[in-house]
Amino acid sequence: MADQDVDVVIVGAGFSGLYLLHRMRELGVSTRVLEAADDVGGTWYWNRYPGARCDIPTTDYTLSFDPALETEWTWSEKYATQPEILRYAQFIATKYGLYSGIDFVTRVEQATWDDAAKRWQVRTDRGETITCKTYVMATGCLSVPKVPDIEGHDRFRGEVYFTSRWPHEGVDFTGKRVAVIGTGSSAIQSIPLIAAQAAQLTVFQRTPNFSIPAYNGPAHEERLARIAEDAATYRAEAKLSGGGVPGEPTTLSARAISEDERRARFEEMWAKGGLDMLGCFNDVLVSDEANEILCELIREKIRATVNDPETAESLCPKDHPFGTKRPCVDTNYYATYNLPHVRLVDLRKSPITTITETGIDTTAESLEFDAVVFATGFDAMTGAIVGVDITGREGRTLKDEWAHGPTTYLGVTTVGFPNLFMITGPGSPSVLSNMAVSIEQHVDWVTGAIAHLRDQGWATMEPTETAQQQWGVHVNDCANITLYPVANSWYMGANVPGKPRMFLPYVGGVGPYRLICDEVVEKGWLGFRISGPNGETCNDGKIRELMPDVGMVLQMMATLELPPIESMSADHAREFMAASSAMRPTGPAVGEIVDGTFPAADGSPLAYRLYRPASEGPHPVVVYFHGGGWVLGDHESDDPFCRDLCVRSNAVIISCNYRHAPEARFPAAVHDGMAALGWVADHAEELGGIPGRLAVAGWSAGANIAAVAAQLARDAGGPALVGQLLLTPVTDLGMGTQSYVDNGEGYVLTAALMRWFADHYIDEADRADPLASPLLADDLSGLPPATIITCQFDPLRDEGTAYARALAEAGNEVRHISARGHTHTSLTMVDMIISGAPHREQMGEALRGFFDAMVSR
Ligand code: N01
Repeated sequence: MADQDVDVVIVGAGFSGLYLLHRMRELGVSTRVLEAADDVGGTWYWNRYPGARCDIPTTDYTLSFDPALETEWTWSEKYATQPEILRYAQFIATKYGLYSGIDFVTRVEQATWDDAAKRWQVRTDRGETITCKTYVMATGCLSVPKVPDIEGHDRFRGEVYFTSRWPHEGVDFTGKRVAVIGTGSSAIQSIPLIAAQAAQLTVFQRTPNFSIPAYNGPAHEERLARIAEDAATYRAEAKLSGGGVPGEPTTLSARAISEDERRARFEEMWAKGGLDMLGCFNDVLVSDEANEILCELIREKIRATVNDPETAESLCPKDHPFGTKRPCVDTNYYATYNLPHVRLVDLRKSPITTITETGIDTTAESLEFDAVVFATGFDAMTGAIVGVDITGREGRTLKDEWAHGPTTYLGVTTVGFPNLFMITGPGSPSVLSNMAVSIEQHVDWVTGAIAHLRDQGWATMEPTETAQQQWGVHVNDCANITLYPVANSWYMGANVPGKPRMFLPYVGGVGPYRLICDEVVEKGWLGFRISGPNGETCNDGKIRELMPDVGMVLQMMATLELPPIESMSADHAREFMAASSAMRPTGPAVGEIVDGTFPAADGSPLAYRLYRPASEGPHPVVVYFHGGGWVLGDHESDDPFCRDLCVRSNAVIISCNYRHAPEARFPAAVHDGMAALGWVADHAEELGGIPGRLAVAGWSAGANIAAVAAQLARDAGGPALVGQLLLTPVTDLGMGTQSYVDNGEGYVLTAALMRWFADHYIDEADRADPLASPLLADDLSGLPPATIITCQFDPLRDEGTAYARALAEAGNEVRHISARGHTHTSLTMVDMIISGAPHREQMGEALRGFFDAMVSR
């Protein structure tokens, strides 16, 4: 029997719980907030260690739901201290009368879904049971301290402190010998202040961290002025930004600019201080090379600050890219090691063997202390959620469901747990963002969901497996185009022994994430099963199936409002394509590039461009045909892709031109394709190739020419080909497949553009000719081994798939690679679409495989 029944129970009275309570009251639903502490503030209640501060400028670490807050509260510093932020939480709670809705010193122990009653039963450590329709975990991302995984951690008999559970009355270290274990944000903020008091301070460091100076001081004047002038616009900008703080991302690539320019940019950012360093260059978080450039510039600063070279070297992070573990923001951290009573123990050189009653033993020495401070971090993002014994539908426990890592839809809900919401849960931007902005967004969204259920008379809401599964895929796709997954960070769950290793937050950005959440609502709560006494509704589906970088490029192109190619003349379209190509990244360096000519089928000269690997030749040879719908492009137009293919395959790539339509219509191009094959085969040796080791490749219309040429070569008895690599080939000009319907618009190659290409190239009556539609050839047997790549969002997807199937059925060796989340053009966008790189590696591997197989035959 419940002690109380309410509409909503919220666990936690940090900023999330406070703002949610406010919104619930506005909605007029009965709500109780249950909080373990004896006051509001959440993380800012518990983390009272010396030096605890915000490291997002506090002007931005601010709730924005009420314009009155902009004037009624003023921050005293750029990065406010913990006491000031706690006062801010108390100010919010007081201003909106929230204290009366919170039960303090009340810990939730258990929450169980009662499917018959359609209610949660929530049990507290006070022995009370509350039933509610909606149960919200507003428990924060970094609220459960990790139990130190150090032998003897509970043996020390002197003073023991955890940064995350600091005594309210403070600690006086005067005259004491103090040990600090850990060098994360909490340690790096507290070490200079502990050093200022202690007689001796020894820091035990397992992994050095990057720290950027805070240059704390008065709040940023320019930001204050912008907020004073137009707070609404400023806050709106934050909501659509990448990290929840307004600002234009840089366009400077560390790899593309000169050494002097890099240094100048770095010095400018160092002088600014703080986490803006993450945006020093636009490729810091996606390119090893760019990241290492920045790492070395930061290491130079560490070496220049710390007097003792050995200590300086120990403090230089070398085991993870900058930003992949949360960078720290400090005041005098590195300089503290120059004080005579401060010492760094590098645990990589001499690990801790045990903590004793009186101190700490390492493999090198025994040290005695009066106090030990554990700054050893948190069971982040999931610890607080699975810390409550939560049981959903059919007796499923959240702990079991998440045994292999958390699964959520949007980081806010999870399958099997109706009406359970998580504020800034795993799979949402959360810890990679300004938490104030992310908290408000989640609270507003959850409020919308609760209002929807109430207003429409629904009882429950729960995500579908399909939606949740795809969200997990998308979260991983986003992480995988960055360097984040390479680090052993708490973002990956790697700091807690036994915790499943997966990237926990959503790295796609605060703005894009907000738009996704809004779109889910606009699409009728896409991916949610909503039910009530009168039935059920479910618009099941997936959100964001495009690879994130592909989506970004498409979005960028959409904002340019470019005219459709099919609205242009062929000449105009060619100029337009050439101008676009001039702006793309150049692709990797190859050993050598040689331009030349060969005779077309009609004897006229056609250009080729040869890409030679840097390794010693001779090499196998690939004749390559460019894309462009038989109308656009030339031997140079796929330059970055050809370079990439050359490097990955270690083969000579010869991009051979062919005559284009409408000037030379079908079948000129395919005859030129055959002419190119014959000429290269005859001249292999002088081109630096190995005679007889010849493959053909192409993209789109070029892949159509390659496929046809392979058939013609078979019929002509030569040249012998060891393989064919067909990237998104045209194989059937019937243009009637389902993929034309699914992907006919919006993915660069549209159905209308394909029709424009076809109309320029070939008469309707000829389109079923196997020289135009190789899929329709009567005999598909006896062809060279094929690797065919199709893309999910390509009108040509189905005909590529059909060709792979038909070749296999005809007894040929075929590998079909289906590129999830990609478009017709995205795999060729070298150094622009990072998610295409693994597929390009597969293409390189396929070419190598053709040649290796030939050698072993
Ligand atoms: O925790 P951490 P934190 N033996 O996990 C070490 C936020 N925050 O409390 O890296 C020896 O970063 C561990 O070493 P290693 C912020 O998001 C914000 O400092 O695992 N050492 C590491 O050095 C931050 O990222 C602010 O090898 C051991 C340290 O302990 C997050 O909270 C301020 C060990 C733990 O660092 C967590 O920061 C503070 C062992 N067995 C925190 N186990 C703001 O400014 C762990 N360590 C807003």
